[in-house]
Amino acid sequence: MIRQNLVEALSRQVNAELYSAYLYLAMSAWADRQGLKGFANWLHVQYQEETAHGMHLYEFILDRGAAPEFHPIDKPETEWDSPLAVFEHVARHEAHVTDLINGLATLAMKENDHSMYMAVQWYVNEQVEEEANADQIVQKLKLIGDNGGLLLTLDAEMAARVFVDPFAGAAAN
Ligand code: OFO
Repeated sequence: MIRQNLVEALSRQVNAELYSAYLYLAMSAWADRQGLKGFANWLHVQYQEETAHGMHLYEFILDRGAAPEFHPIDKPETEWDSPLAVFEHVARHEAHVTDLINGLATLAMKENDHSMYMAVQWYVNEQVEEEANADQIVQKLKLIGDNGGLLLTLDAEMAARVFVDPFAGAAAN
C-alpha cells in the first residue's frame, strides 16, 4: 500500500503536468494567431506529451490502489511578445518541473518506496530532454534575431514534429 503523503505528492505532480499541458496549449494558440503554424504544431504536440505525462502518474496512483486527488488547474499566461519570449518561458518552466521531479524522487527514496522511485526515474530522464529541447530552440531563435525568412524556415522545421505516445506499449509502472 502506498503512503498517503506519496499519493498527495504524486497527485500534485499530475496537476503540474496537466498545468504544463494547458500552458503549452495556450502557447500553441498564441503561435497559431501569429501565423506561425509550425510553432503552433510543435507546442500542440508538447501539450499532448504533457497530458500523457500526467495521465501516466494518475494511472500509477490507481495501480497502487490509491485515490488520486483532484486540484484546480491554474490559468496559464496567454500572451507573449515573441517566439523567443515563448521559448524562454518554456526553458524556465521545464527547469522548474525538473526541480519538482527531483523532489518527488527524493521523497520516494526517503519513504523507501522503490516502485514510486522507479516510476519517477522515467521523468528524471525525460526532463533532460525537455530542458535540452527548450534550450536548443532558444539558441536558434537568438541566432535568427529579426530575420523573418529564417524564422519561417524554423517554423517549417517545427511543423514536422508528430506526437508519439511516450508510454505506448508500456505497463503503467
Ligand atoms: Fe512533463 O515534462 Fe514538460 O513539463
